[in-house]
Amino acid sequence: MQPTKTLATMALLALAAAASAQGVETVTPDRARANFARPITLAADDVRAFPAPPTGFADARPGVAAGRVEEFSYASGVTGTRRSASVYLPAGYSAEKRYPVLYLLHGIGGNEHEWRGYVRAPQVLDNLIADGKALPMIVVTPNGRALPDDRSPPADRVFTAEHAAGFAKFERDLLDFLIPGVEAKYPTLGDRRQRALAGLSMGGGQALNFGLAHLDTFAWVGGFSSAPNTKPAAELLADPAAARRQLALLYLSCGNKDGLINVSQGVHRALKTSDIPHVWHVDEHGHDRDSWAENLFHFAQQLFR
Ligand code: FER
Repeated sequence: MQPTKTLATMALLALAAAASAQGVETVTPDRARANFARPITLAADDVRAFPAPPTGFADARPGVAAGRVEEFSYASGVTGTRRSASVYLPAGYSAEKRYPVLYLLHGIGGNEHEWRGYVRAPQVLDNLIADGKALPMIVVTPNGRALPDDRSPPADRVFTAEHAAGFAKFERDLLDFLIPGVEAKYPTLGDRRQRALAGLSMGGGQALNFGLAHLDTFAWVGGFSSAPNTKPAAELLADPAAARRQLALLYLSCGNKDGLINVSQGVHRALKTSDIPHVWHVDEHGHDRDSWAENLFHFAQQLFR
């Protein structure tokens, strides 16, 4: 074997060992494809918690004041680079006011623009805030791939172990660099009850893994169509009493046509067994933006009350 190959093989084995030590499965392209194609078995309680949103809920509505989206840049000691996040400031934003913050995480192929471009999160939030159904909030959509090169990789490199590892490394980037940076620049309320963490797919797994491990930082946690990077329930819920005491909201959702639904079903069933209050919302979508836009609509209305 060439030395470089040996090193690369050793690095992969080390990653695989680290992943299985955490109980999180090692991702390979074949495994990921198989995961998306898993047979779906629905239980009696795998149903909607909320009715479908009204038509046009994710479209710009005439007469509704739009928030503004700007770029936020911060130095990360995790990647050793400057990193970018996208920040939504609600209509009527003023530095004289103080706001709660929702950190919203993207999927495995996405970046800090996915929630805005693909899901149309700003329109969902503008409409809810204008209708008085959600409180004005700052929404930060970071790049959750904490690697020196954090661009979305080409399709054939999306499901590699190295790439997936960047999503796990984002935990310290978020807690030690992004949140302090956001709180230094924007007028945030800066308390765990005023901080939420949610995400879609790979970002849903991150939100559950990081949120439930840091209840002193986040009181509101949401996983939408969470991916197999989600830790096993026994690890996620290591301290059920703390979860019961500290969570203001734990929100889980998935589409009933999504081959990854068994991940969320597993978390939901463990939460039920451990008697941890949570929302379990199963809609009729697949692994797609319709589910994520709808779940942002339902989730945002409950935050910071
Ligand atoms: C996997 C299948 C899907 C996986 C991650 C995903 C970590 C993520 C999908 C997405 O973010 O859309 O096996 O393993």
